[in-house]
Amino acid sequence: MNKDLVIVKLGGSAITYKNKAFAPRKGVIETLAKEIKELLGEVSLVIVHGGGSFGHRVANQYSLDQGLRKSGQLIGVSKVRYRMTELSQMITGEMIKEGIPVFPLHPSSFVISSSCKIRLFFDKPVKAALEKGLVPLTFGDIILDKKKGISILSGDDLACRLAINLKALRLVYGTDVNGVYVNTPSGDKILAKKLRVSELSKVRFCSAGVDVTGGMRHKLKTASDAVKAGIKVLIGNITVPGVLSNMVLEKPDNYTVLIP
Ligand code: IP8
Repeated sequence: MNKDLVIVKLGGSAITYKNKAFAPRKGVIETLAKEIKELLGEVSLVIVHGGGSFGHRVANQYSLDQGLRKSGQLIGVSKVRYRMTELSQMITGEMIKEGIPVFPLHPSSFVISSSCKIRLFFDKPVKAALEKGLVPLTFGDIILDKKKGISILSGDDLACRLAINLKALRLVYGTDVNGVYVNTPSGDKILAKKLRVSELSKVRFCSAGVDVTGGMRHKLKTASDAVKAGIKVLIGNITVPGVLSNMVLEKPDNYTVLIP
């Protein structure tokens, strides 16, 4: 019997120190690799990771979120690709250490956008890798854009699109916060265990560091598309050991579930 498919996004704020240049949170990555190894006994996984202090810092330095406007930005495109590949290599290495048959795939080679919206999405390698028992690992990336020259593809958008195309059971967004906080009528801030996508206007957002793809606000907007497609979306703090596993298997813990 085929195992259920879960798409997991390892947020850049969880796997890197967002305010420190090119600094991976090695301990967190190691623990996540161990959890992922265990989880593969129960579910199939596609892993997507964010840019954190690798991709966002360089993209911001060269204003790449605005598209290609001057030739001086071209070297920045190469540097973003280099840094994202570097981060992905590091994560790949940790997964191999755990014996995970990881299969890295670079979105710059299988996604093209137009005005920052995904236009061409060649997901066949992801599907073929999964069928063979490999664990696709991909990430937010800089990609070619028909109108703007280049665009930044966020790992959130990529994970959502994969969840919809591959008909995943769940989409898990791992961050460095416990989930989505909302204000109560008395003004207190509480963790929403369940949040209707129709209630998103009440949400309080918190983010640290440079994020050219929009942080929590963007995540929730993107996640709504997956929820509308019938996919359960969970958001929680994967820097806390065990939370990733509990979200993937939908076991009780501190996290937010998005519902229609
Ligand atoms: O951290 C953006 O991915 P995200 C990746 O998932 C780059 O938004 C290249 C900045």
